[in-house]
Amino acid sequence: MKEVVTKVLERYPAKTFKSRKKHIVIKNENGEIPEIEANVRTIPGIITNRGCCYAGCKGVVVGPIKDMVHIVHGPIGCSYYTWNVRRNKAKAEKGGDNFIQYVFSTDMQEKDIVFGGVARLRQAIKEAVEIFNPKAISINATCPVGLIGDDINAVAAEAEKQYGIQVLAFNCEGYKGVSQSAGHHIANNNFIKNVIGNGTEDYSNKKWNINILGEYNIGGDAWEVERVLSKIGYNVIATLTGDGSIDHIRNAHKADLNLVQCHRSINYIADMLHTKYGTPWLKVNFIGIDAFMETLRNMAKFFGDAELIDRTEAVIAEEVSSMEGQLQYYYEKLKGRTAFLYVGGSRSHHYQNLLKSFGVETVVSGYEFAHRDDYEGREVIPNIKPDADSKNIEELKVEKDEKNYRMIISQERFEKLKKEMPLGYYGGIIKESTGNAVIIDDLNHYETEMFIKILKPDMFFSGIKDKYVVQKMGVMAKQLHSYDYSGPYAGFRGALNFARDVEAGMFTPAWKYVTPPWKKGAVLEGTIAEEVATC
Ligand code: CFM
Ligand code: HCA
Repeated sequence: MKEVVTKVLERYPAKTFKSRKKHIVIKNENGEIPEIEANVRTIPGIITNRGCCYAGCKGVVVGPIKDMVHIVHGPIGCSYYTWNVRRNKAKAEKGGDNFIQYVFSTDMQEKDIVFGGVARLRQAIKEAVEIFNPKAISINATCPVGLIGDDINAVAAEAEKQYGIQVLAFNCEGYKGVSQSAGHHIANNNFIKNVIGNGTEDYSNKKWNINILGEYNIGGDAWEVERVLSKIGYNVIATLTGDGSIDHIRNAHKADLNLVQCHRSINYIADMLHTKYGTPWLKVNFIGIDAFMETLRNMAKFFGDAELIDRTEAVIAEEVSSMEGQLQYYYEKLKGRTAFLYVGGSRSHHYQNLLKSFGVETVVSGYEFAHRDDYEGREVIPNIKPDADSKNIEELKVEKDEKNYRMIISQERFEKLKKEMPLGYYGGIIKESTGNAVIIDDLNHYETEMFIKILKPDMFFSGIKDKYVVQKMGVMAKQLHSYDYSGPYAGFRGALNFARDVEAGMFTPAWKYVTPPWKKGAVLEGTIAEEVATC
């Protein structure tokens, strides 16, 4: 693999070479975890797959809350970008709202950028209240808003008084930090400061109260997970934020345990809830049958209740026994193949386990905007230097909330359980990758093409921006962000859906009509400039 990485890097100009080489590491066979450079801005001019801070805040974390009106203050293109493409599904609850199918935009024009857009924002809020009468509104700033200095916080405060509903302002201008991950942080801070803790629901008559954090119900994933959890007997107070409701999120501090699926987008909330309300968090993985079973067993062990442990085993047996024949069928069809995974900040890791259960080995994987801990494990957090953009985003200091603080297990048991399960911990992608695999941060189009040409993986999982390029190279490509038009992929039934889609993709006759470039002749000689010149 070392030679492969050298071959990819050596065609870069010297300065780019120096930078990119720190973002590409090889898993060491002897178990040492290499240090990777992460969470820095993309080199200008490189074609990256990353999104912006606004995409991470509005598009990812805030947008899925179904019963709020989310107003995008900015030009229409930014609004359009986060309109339904992410496939975060939602259903209205009894008597509740669901605005997910809409996009609300102030549609800023050039004149607003010159003279200010505040009047337009006030008007948008007025219209939203008059037409939709929502429980709460969010205002999401895009780049021009920050550049011209529209005070969205003042408008929000004024609107709260005028209409008597909560109006949350997110200063998530696209350029605020390193891609989506900066936006997650901004969204997390606002929820902790202004939303979680305001609910007064009483769950004392319910057992096993949990929140699901970092699960966005893409293609219905959260529904499949919740189906199994409620069959076991858990009470899900809030899911952040897939199919989420503002009222449930306001009560999230009442849970006994927080489950963390996507750590990158929500670990700030998980940590702050632990400090403020005493709620421990458990790193879970709903993707893949083995991982989901382990998660369910860890949860039952955390509560330590014999009835819950028995019920968990009974549900696992019931769910899995009905699938065994089909799982074996897909294993026979897919075994021995190789995969290349490149997704945002957690899926490249989670999906490796699922692929492995069908005999597929991941040879290259990468993240768009993960931090070093997502690669190397949380133990490296004390050694991570603050990034150049961290001054743009508030580092909240939360304190114990004496009135609401409670921990359902003793500190002693908590310490004991930490040794037995990932309580408050995740180990990162590198530890779980197979030996000799390549791990890449902020992969770009040039590197994608080169690794595919050299390693010829059987399948490639990524997003819309590179899927078609890769398909034209004759390699099966699937969107792991939106699942194309499919899903759910989480939980027990999701694993089968995934296997069915991958098998259908592998065996489609379409591939015989495409000739990959490496079958046409030499493609790996010369410099990038020479290759571009021949295009
Ligand atoms: Fe978390 Fe996500 Fe992901 Fe993410 Fe995203 Fe997403 Fe993703 Mo697209 S929250 S980090 S910012 S799992 S939108 S649902 S698929 S890049 S790997
Ligand atoms: C985003 C959203 C995205 C984009 C996916 C893609 C998603 O980052 O703004 O590039 O195909 O999951 O929808 O990650």
